[in-house]
Amino acid sequence: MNALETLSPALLERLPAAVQTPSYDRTVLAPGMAHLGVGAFHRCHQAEYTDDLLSIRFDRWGVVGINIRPPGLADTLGRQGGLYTRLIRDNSLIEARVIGSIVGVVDSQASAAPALHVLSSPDIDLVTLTVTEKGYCHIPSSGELDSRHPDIVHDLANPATPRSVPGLLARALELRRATHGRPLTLLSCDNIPTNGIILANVVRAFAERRGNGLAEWIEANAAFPSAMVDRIAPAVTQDDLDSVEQWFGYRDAAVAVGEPFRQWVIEHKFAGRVPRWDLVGASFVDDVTPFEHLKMRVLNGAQTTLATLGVLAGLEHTSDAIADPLLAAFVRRMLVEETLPTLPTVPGIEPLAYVEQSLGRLRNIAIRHRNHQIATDGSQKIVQRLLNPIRDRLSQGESIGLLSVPVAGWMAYLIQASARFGRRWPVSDPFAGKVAAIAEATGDDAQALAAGILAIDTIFDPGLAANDIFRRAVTSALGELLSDDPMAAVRHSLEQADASRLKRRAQSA
Ligand code: CS2
Repeated sequence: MNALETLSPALLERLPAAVQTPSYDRTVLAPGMAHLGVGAFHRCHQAEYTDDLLSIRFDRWGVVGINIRPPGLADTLGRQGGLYTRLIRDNSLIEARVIGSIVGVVDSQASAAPALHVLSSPDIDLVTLTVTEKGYCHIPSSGELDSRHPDIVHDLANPATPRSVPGLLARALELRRATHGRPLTLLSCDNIPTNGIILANVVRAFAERRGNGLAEWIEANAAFPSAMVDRIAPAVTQDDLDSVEQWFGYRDAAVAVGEPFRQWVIEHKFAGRVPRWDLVGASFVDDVTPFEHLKMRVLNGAQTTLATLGVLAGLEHTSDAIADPLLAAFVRRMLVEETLPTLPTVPGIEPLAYVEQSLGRLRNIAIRHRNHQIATDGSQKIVQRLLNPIRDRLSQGESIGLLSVPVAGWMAYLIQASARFGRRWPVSDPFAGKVAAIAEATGDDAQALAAGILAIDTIFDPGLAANDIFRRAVTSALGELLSDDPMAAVRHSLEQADASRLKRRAQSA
């Protein structure tokens, strides 16, 4: 092999033995599904499951990867014939494999036409999506389509040239109805609760506005299963690309890096052909809800907590944050004492063992997951990760002192990015501007800041925002998080949790 050749189908036979390659004949692999939002997560998760499936039961399940937002795919995956190296990293262990399931890529950033061409094709039986929480254009606190979202306003006025995911999918379904009428499964793989229902809601709400019977056709011919997806796969860095060159001697511009753990629980509800991912480790179930609550509240809740508090403590990655004894103790107690009691029984999973396993995953130092990456779009994540368990706790009359700290952490993270607070770090969150405006208008009074932010009813449902216990807990944590000793908020919440535990014990004695 020439030094520094780029990965391509022709190079497959000449890769070092340490790199696994597809065991099936890619030259006869035809497209059967599309994926919207090809990023590190898709390459480490659904595309890998599909690669596994193709190797044991070869069928027409090649994936066409579509991006309607940056980055472009043509210059990376496209140049490599869809091939890429998937590295699994666990502290010092490395496993490399070239994934072959992606058979084509489509860049549809400038116009929806290329994406519509694929999505409306009769060859495509299923579409998986990872378009991030905000891609659904829904209102996080209610799950309904945000009809004031600028892209939705645009798409309703220009349905043939959509910019949003709901507008694009509604148009694709309209084209399918008008041409071949074949059914379609639309499988959300984003971390939003009841993701299938949310996707169905936004597409249906959009289609209803279109009138013309489209909503009814969708009802009869499309399926929107919910799914719980899991694997930690951070944004890929130049270091990752350089590592593949150094270790294996070829270039790959589309490397993906993930942890060993992976899980995929899919609601058994398909329209048309079904890829048998259940043969390769995924589970098909009737109800995904217990699995998704467990995952979002425990693993994702821990990540968001470590991310925002980690940034406030000056720590770079999840693994740095969890190496801090105070944060590690805090996150474990938050999960065990406050989060776990909100969770239903999950078939086959022991809750405490799941917490320990999750914390163990977060300690993996080879996974360089930046706290700022996880804190991105926090407004779209805190409802399912923190606010829903808080609401459940309050309705049971139970304490929420620990879970409130990361909620205040999210606020402090955005407040400190505002000009008034010295723009401590760049942030990316659809509500960053709103929080900055509140900070500009309010200054550093924690009570007024918390009150202003809690009034954002698309994030905080009004019943929760009006709850006195919650307001007090968030306000007091926020004051400390914004001080020179932000970790005082973490220490004090633990002390208070101890004190109320002692009080409860004394009362029951
Ligand atoms: C992370 C998730 O960035 C984030 O919001 O919490 O991407 C997380 O790593 C995955 O959900 C793990 O399955």
